[in-house]
Amino acid sequence: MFEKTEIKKINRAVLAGLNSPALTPEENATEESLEELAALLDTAGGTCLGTVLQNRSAPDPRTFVGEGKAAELRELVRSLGADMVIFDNPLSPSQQRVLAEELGAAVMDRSALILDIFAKRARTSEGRLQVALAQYKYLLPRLTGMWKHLERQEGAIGTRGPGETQLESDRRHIHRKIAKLEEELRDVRRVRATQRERREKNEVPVVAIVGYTNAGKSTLLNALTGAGIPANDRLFDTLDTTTRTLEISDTCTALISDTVGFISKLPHQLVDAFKATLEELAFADLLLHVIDASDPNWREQSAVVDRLIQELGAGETPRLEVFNKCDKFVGDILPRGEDMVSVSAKTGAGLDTLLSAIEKRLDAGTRRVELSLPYDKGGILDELYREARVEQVEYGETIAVTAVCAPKTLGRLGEYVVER
Ligand SMILES: Nc1nc2c(ncn2[C@@H]2O[C@H](COP(=O)(O)OP(=O)(O)OP(=O)(O)O)[C@@H](O)[C@H]2O)c(=O)[nH]1
Ligand SMILES: [Mg+2]
Repeated sequence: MFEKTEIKKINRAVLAGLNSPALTPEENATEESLEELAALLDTAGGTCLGTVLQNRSAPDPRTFVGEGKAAELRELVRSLGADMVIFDNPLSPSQQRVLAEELGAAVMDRSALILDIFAKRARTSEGRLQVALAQYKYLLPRLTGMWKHLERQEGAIGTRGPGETQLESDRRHIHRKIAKLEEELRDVRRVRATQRERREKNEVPVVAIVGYTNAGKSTLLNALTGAGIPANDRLFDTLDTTTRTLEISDTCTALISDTVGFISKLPHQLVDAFKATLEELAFADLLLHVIDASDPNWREQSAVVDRLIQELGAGETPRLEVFNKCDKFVGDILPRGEDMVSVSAKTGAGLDTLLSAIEKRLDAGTRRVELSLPYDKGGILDELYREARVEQVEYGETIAVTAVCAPKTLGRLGEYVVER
């Protein structure tokens, strides 16, 4: 039986890419995206033996790269002793199959590599469920090729290939697994929805940190809250959401969460599968889009993040662009604007400005007020405890309360506010 864990071990690889005007920017390969692919390979624990980038007017329908390039790659694989070729561009299952034949090595694409990294990194049960679902969905249309590959490897005299029956039974097996995982993830979503409702009742605003992988999201959360979550110079260090309380000022507290980073050509199976986690973005009151300003490609990276934010239904959520790593930023002047802040999560520069920008957006209208409640309206005090920050309560002729209230609460309880 074919298990997802049997995805080829990533080891000595040659990287390949096709740059063509016929491909969309998301599908296209460039020098930069190949560099990023090498970083992904490193994260996955593999070694890059060489890189080949072909410029061509359009992909070859059969071999994706040109015939000549395929022959060149085959020779490179042989002379370097590589055991796989990883394409930066997304390959169709049939292209992947043909290329494996032509190159005489295992062939995978960037999506499969990212899936492999996620599978290695996922720690929580939710993360694991999501990755497993994405892997099975990726695997399903590729089963035929996998078996062909195994048949060839194990095709010594006397051993029999697994054949069509085996393939069919594997397909059914994987369909069942997918259905089961989807069911389990529905439960996860239900739990998250309940947590969200509770949070909304408490009126605690939620801030979500988003951004390209390695932009410094976790470092920023640590700097703001002392969360102490791991932050490392490698891609996809964080896969699981961490939420902490952020004390912005004495009148403003929020929940802030760090989550999985984005990358160009993120496999759509993964985006689908991580919906349960990423859904939180759509419910946040404010997004902090962390951008690594020291990366020469920050514009492209930030565009990828913007697109994914849209796709996840959070396009309308208020957003602050946080240009991070300004301590090592050299080059053009950064754009400036109402919704932009420059910081260094590492040195702490600019964090005060960031906090006041967050406060301004979260709490336009939140005020500290005194309320005078008649004794027969004591129930309101309970409401205030739930919805506002109650600072002082004195029982005299009436109940005198000092509390920090959001506009919504003030609107409802306005008649009890003592004007000073
Ligand atoms: N010089 C400098 N380095 C920083 C800054 N912020 C983060 N880094 C470094 O950038 C690397 C990535 O930081 P992380 O906080 O792990 O980035 P992330 O966005 O959480 O990355 P993933 O979880 O992998 O998506 C680490 O080596 C950090 O030390 C900064 O302001 N200045
Ligand atoms: Mg992180």
